[in-house]
Amino acid sequence: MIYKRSSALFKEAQKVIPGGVNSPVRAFTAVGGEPIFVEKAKGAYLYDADGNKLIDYINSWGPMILGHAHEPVVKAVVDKAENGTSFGMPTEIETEIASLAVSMVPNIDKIRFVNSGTEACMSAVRLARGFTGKDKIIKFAGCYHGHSDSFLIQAGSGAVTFGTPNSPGVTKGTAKDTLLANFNDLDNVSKVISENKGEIACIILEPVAGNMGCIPPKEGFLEGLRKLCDENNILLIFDEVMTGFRLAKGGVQELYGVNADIVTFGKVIGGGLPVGAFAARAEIMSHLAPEGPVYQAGTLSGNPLAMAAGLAMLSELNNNPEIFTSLEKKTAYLHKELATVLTKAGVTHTINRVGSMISVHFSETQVTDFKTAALGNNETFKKFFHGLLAEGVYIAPSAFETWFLTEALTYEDLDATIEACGKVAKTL
Ligand code: KE4
Repeated sequence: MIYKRSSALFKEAQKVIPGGVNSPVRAFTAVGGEPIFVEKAKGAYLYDADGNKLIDYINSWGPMILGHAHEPVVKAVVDKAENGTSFGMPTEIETEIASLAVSMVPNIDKIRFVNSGTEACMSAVRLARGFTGKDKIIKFAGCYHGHSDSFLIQAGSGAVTFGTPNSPGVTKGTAKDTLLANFNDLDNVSKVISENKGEIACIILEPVAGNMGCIPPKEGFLEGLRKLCDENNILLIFDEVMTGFRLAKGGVQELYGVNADIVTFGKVIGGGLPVGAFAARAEIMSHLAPEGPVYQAGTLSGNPLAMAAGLAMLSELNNNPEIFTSLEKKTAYLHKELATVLTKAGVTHTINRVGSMISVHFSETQVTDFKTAALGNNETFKKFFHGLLAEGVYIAPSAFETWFLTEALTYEDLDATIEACGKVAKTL
């Protein structure tokens, strides 16, 4: 693969954008080398600035569940743009997508749209604090809820890759209200709660973790959190920015049958445009301004362009639930065949998967939390990443991320990926 133009573009970008990127994980720092600049994308394929065609397993970190430049989404955006892109006034389409989202996701009556997953999670925590009158929050080591101060404590994703899980700039005053627990460890959560009796507003988690690789909740973990929250008047926040509208129509609440008090969304809900959202039963959402006292706002929140993309995306998923089963089958096929070729090549590895979220860890230890995720051999991961890239397969440029499959992938694409993996496995 040639990356000459990407390299030149990167040099230019670095002159005017910190690190040459607008989000750190794109900089390839975790895997070495220089970032690939994308020219365009269609379906399951990226076309980079040097004309290389790549099979895309990141899909903009989740949103492109139906493939890049998906016709109905593009058409919806173009049609909407011709009539204005943002008014700062309410529009009918916001009610349409809100009603659809509420009909798809269990246990929510109302939803507020914002512009990113970070904004959704940040606002959800403020709402939980306003609703309960309590200050402290519990998050889990390795989970990532965006870059709001309260979350940059032992955060996953790019934060852990850059060794700044506790970012400079986050004050001690803020950090003291964020308590850390271990994912999949109910005893530990119970201990943290008992040490902070009556002070905890909410527990926020990725119910299927995706920012330390893909880590499913252990049997009973989500149910146990639900019980602890009910017993201690704590709100349970499911951060479904990754899993929402991806793992099932109703997300993890539907998949595992456990109800959260507040759910946050991003990625798929915006169809690739900047949209985040948070939702809950009316009793909680009625605390949000202008109905209630908890303030939250945004100039471009619910703008018609982003709503048009999100509505087109959610409508297609809602009307064609077989997409979720097809995606599950494709990812299960990839999972099985990847394991086969890596085992055949004698590569020590473990693969985690939930639905169309999958991650490969070069470790003999099963990955169930941040500690075990960190045991993976990062040198091997780097070789795996670059080897696949050279074969035209683009996976997450970090071991602390998840792959997100798109329905646009064909079984020929999957077989090409597996063949590439077999070739690379021999070099590991
Ligand atoms: P954004 O602010 O990036 O839209 O969403 C933050 C967020 C919140 N919650 C979860 C579970 C998330 O995964 C994210 C963002 N995910 C990362 C990928 N690990 C986005 C990629 C990036 O940071 O560039």
